[in-house]
Amino acid sequence: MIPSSLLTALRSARRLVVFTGAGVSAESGIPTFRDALTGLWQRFDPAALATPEAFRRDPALVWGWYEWRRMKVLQAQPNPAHHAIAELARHVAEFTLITQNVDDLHERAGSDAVIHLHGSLQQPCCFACARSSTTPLAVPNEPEDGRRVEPPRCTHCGGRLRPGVVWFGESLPATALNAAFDAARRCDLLISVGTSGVVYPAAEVPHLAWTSGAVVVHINPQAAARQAEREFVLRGPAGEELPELLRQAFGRALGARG
Ligand code: BV8
Ligand code: ZN
Repeated sequence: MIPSSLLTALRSARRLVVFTGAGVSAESGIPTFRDALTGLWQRFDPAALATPEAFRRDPALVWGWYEWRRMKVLQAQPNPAHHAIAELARHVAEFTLITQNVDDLHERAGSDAVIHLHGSLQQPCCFACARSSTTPLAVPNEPEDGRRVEPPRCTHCGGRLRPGVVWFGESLPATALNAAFDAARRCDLLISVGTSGVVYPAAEVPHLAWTSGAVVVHINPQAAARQAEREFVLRGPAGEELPELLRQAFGRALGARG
């Protein structure tokens, strides 16, 4: 049962932030970071692959992993959590969506102006000259052994293309990070969906909202340790918890019109 104090806070919120991690895309079939990677990738540690060093050492292995992930995103559909987040934006004066994810499922569910703290799978750039690649990426077929694919070359300098994501040890895009921190400081309520909260500085966002006086809600099947005042935990999958929160707060079944 969702506490009535949370429903009241959501109904009266003027500035709402939603902050998402890999868990929001889990019900779309996209593996999270901390789930054991499926299939051929089981024997790799994502944190070891998501680094410039790994790309330098074996560009085809890292590019192959990202092509496998890009293909999974192409085959996936937004789930009810993504749609509920897009619908939530229609109920508040000021709405900001911040994601740690590199998929485009929020955009495909109708959210716009999404702040991507860790970049995007859809925008590769050159590892040598950093120019964004304008050549559209082909639809990846299942790389034969699912592991190694030679990255395409930059049309400007001939260097290898890399995924347009922020790797461990790389700085986050300053504009995105500042916009996220600013929204967190100013909001009345922040909903954190599907994140383990272990990766910094992104993991600062919910804490910044709480210390600035906002109500903070965590949506996750795993229990969140904290339970301070002004903090709520809705324990369950985002695809169920978010539509239910929307229904109880605004009396609208997902996608209801009028
Ligand atoms: C940086 C893109 C400056 C690539 C990713 C302190 C301050 C600053 C930096 C650090 C610091 N301490 C350590 C660091 C270094 C590092 C870091 O944080 N390491 C961690 C591991 C300790 N940070 C960095 O390197 C960052 N850079 O700080 O620059 C700098 C510069 C030079 C030297 C030093 C510092 C860059 C970090 C960005 C890395 N890139 N992604 C890619 O996608 O491949 S991070 C990657 O993991 C994801 O993007 C995501 O953001 C992150 C965390 O994953 P989550 O989204 O939380 O997913 P996870 O699997 O962990 O959890 C899923 C959750 O969902 C679970 O809780 C699960 O229960 C839940 N769930 C499951 N199913 C559902 C569900 N929830 C709801 N519904 C469901 N159905
Ligand atoms: Zn280049």
